[in-house]
Amino acid sequence: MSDETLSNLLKEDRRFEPPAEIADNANLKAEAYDRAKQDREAFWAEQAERLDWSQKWDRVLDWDDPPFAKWYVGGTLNAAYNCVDRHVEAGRGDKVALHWVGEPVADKRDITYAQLKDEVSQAANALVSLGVQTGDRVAIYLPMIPEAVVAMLACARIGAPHTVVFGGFSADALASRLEDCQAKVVITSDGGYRRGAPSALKPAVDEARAKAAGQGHTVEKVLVVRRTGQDVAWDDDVDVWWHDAVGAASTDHTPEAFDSEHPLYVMYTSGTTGKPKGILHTTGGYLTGASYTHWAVFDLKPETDVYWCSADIGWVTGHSYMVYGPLANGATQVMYEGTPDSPERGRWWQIIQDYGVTIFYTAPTAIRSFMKQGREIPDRFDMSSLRILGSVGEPINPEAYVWYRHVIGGDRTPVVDTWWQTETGSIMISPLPGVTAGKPGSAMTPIPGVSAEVVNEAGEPVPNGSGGYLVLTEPWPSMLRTIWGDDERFKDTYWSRFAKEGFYFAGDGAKKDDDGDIWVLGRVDDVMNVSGHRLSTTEIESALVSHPKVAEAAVVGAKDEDTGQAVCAFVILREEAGDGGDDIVAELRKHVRKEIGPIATPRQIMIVPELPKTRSGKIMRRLLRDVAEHREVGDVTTLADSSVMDLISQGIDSGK
Ligand code: 6R9
Repeated sequence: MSDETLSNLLKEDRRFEPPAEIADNANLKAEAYDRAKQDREAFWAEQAERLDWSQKWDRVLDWDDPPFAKWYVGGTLNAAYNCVDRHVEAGRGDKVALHWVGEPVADKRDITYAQLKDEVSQAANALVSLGVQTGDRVAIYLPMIPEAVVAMLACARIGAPHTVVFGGFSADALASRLEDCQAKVVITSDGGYRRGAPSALKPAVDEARAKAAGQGHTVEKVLVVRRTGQDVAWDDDVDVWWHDAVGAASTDHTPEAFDSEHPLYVMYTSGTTGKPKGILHTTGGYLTGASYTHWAVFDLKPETDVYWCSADIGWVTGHSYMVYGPLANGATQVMYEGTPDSPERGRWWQIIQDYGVTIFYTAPTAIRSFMKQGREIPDRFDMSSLRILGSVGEPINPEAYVWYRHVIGGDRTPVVDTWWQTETGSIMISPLPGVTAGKPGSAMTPIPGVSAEVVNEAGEPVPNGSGGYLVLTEPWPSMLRTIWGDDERFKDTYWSRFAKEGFYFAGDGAKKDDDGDIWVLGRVDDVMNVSGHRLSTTEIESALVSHPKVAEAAVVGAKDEDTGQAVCAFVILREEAGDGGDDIVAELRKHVRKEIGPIATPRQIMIVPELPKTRSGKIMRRLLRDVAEHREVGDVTTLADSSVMDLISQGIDSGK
C-alpha cells in the first residue's frame, strides 16, 4: 500500500478514555509496555509463571533455528491440569466453570470445575481404552455442547493433539482434514440444534470416514454423543456411544506432564485457495499466550466476572478464548449452543441479562447484523452488568464500534478491538481496557511483550500517517510452530516475504495514524487498484456503513476497461430504512464521494439481503468478485449459508 492510500479512517477523531474504575484496578498497567521492551524474555518468563509447571524450563526461548521456535525449553506441564485440576486443588471446585445454555429454551446446565475435572478424567480414560495414545490425533466434530470442551481437554490431558472441525463443515471438508492429520478417532454427536430444529452431524462423519478410507486412511473409532436423539446409522466395529464409553469410565485419571513443545492441537485455517493449512500449536507457549492475553486484554477478575465469548469452538477464537485462556484463568463463563436469533432476536441479550455477563467478546459481523435490526431489540434488556466489550475477526467499522459501545455497553464499557490470527494463537494488537484511550476502528498498539510494525515493500517501518504491511518482528510464545507435515510451506507462507529482516507476515495490511496507532485494513489481497490508486476495501466499506441507512457493506474491485479495476459495492440496508428509496444508489455514491473522494466512488452499488460469509463471519469477497465480474460463482463449501449466493444473484438479475 502506498501513501496514495486514502485516509478516510484516519479522519475518525472520537476518543474513549478508560473508565476510572477499570483504570485504577487494571490487571496490566501502562508500565508493562516498557518493562516488556527492556527484557522481553524476562517478561515472557513472568507470564509463564501464571501456569503450573511440573518441571520448570531452563531456557525461555530457543530461536537458534528460525523460524522454528521453542519456548520454555526443558519445561513440562499438562494443559488440562492447568485448566481444571489446579483450580479444584486450590479449593475452587464448586465454582461454575461453564454456564451452558442450549438453544432450546430451558435446556441448560451449570458445570463446576470439580464436575469438569471428573468428566475430563472420564473422557481421557475412555479415549485411552479406545486405543488413543500420546501423539495420536483426534478429530472433534461437535456442536457447542459441554462435551466439546470436555473432549478437547481430555485430548490435551493424554497428549493426543486435537483437531476441531467446525460442525457446519461438509463431509468433504472433514475428510480432507482427517486425512491430512491422519486422525485415529473422531468425536461427534448424532446432531445439534440450529435455528430451532435438530440438524444431523453423524452422517457427515460416516461419509467422511468412507472418503478417507478411499484415500487409504482408516479412522479406527467414532465416539458419538447423543444430543438430539435422532436416528443414526451404526457400525458396531467403529461407532461407540459417548454415554457408554465415557459414562462407564473412572473419574480418576492422573495427568502426565508433557514437554513444553508437545503438540496441543492442529487448527485448519479456512484458506480461500489451495489445501487447508493445519496450523500447529504446542503446549507451554500457547497456554501462556492464551492465559496472559485473556487476563490482560479482558482485565479478567475471576472471582467476580462472568465472561462470554460467542465464538464457535471450531474457530481459533473458541480455542483460545473459550477453552484454554478462560479455563486456565479459572473464569466462570457462558457457553451458548445456538444462533443469536433463536427462538427470537433478543436471545443473546437475554443471556447477558440472565447470567449477569460482565465481559462479552464477539465479531463485527454480528454487531452489524444487530445494527441492521435496530436498537429496540437490545433496549428491552438490562445489560448494566457489562463492563468490557471485545471485537475480533475483521476490522470493526467505526460506526459499528460506536453502536456497540453505546447500545450494548451503555457508553460505559471500553471496546477492545483485538487483532490476531489462527497462526498467532493469541491476541497480538489490542487496546488495554484500563490503559488505552480507544479510537473507534483502531486495534491501537501491540500488547506488552509483542513487537509489531507496519513496513513498506523493503521491510522498513513506514512513517506515521502511512500504510503498509503488518508484520510481527520478534517471536512470541503462542506462535504457530509449523504447518502440520509441511515445514517448507510454513517457511514460504509466513517467513519468505521479509526473510532478510526475519519478520513474520501473514497477509494483512495496516496503517499507522499520526500517533503511531495501528489501523488494520484486512487482507492485502483485498486491496484494489483504481486508475493507479490503491484503495482498501475496509475504508470504503466503513464509509458506506457510516451512512444512516446502511447496516453492512462489502466492497470488491472488478475488472474495468478504463480504470483497471472499479469499485463494486454490495450493501445491506438497515431494516428501518425499508428499500432505501428510489435514489438510494445515487445517495450512497454521493456519500462515498464526500467521505473519501471521487476516486473511491463505486461504479456499481447493489442492494442485497445478505452477504456471503465464512463460519467465523469473514466476508468472502472472492465470491462477490465473481458476481461483479459476471463469472460463475466459485466454491461455496466454506460458507456459513451456501444459499446466500443464490439470493444475491437472483436479486441482481431481477434488477433489485
Ligand atoms: C482470530 C481470527 C485472521 C484474520 C486476520 C485479519 C482478520 C482478525 C481482526 C482482523 C482487523 C481485527 N482479523 N481480527 N482484522 N481487525 N481486530 O480471526 O483468526 O480466523 O485466523 O483470521 O482475520 O485479516 O489476518 P483467523
